[in-house]
Amino acid sequence: MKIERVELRLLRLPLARFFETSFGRSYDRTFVLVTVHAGGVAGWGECVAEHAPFYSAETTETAWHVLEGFLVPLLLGLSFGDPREVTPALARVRGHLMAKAAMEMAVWDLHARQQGKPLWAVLGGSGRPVPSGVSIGIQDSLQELVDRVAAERAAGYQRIKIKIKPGWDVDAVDRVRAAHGAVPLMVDANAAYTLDDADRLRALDAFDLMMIEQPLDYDDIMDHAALQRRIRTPVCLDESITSVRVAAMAIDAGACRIVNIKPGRMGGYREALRLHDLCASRGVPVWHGGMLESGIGRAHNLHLASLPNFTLPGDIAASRRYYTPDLIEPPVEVQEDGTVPVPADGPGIGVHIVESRVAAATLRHTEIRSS
Ligand code: NPG
Repeated sequence: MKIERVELRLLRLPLARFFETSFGRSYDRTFVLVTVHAGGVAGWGECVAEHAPFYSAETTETAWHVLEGFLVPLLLGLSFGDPREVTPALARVRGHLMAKAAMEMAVWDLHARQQGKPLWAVLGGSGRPVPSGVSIGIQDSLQELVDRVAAERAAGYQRIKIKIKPGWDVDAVDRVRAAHGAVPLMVDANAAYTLDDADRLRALDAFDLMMIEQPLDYDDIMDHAALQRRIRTPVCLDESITSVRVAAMAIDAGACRIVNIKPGRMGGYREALRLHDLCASRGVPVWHGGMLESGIGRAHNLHLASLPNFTLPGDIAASRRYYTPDLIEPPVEVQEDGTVPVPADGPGIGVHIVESRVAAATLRHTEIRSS
């Protein structure tokens, strides 16, 4: 395959409702869309980098800069037979895993479309419906939190994740447990604590949580191992897991018992598939994370999440929680049993992209052709 041209778009979409993590509150999402073209077929990828460098060092503007100046020119010069060849060809560029992932995942979509197959089939998934959980941000009051949990349970989601930070943790979990009994519940700290907070985090052991996600710093494997020795609740790592090598180290060190997989965080599908297989071989369950993606990125996530070791409900919820309307039709919906079907409207990611909505949300557009 030889890619003939690549389009980059910078989009901004208002969120249906604000989303607050330990990093702060967002009212909209700005992101880069990558479209790769070959032989009259287009593949789409969505970059998970955000406007601000809080979740990771990358931003929309660093992604744009690195894609336009370095990654796209490397891809346009390449002839390859399999999308797995893309990542090694980009290895000269250090880091910038979110920018790399957006382009690599677009190539996988293109490859699947060229084969006339759904993306899950070329990734080795099953296309089965994906068990879905929901991620509830920090609210203005504990009562609002309890009410939002009620609304999301009524929608069918199989587990509830609530965001925590110092000052919004033990009380929040206590209130949710008191109001909602044994609902499958987990918390996500987005790296808001240090090992000095171990006693406070150990207090969460009383609530029978499925896991605590990324309690400590994004690059601190050893402190997570020390914490896991002191608490009963399983630690799940997200921000820390940027490669299979780091994941193997974290598992060996006892820093996590569960792994959150986001291909957008680790350079794309090639590395995400290897991570899936590593975790399966070590008996470590995984689930698919989310980054407030539009329907394009959300569809990608659903295809990957149909692989067999994604045994825990992921953060892949219905479009209406994020964007109304979404960039795709029909939108992603959760079913009564709390699963989300893998989109199957055609090959590749299997969704209809509403180009007029993409155009309306586009702040900047460029096209780069092979010379
Ligand atoms: O449902 O897409 C979703 C959001 C899930 O909580 C979620 N994502 O830490 O994983 C995270 C968090 C996040 C969202 C982080 C956006 C950074 C940006």
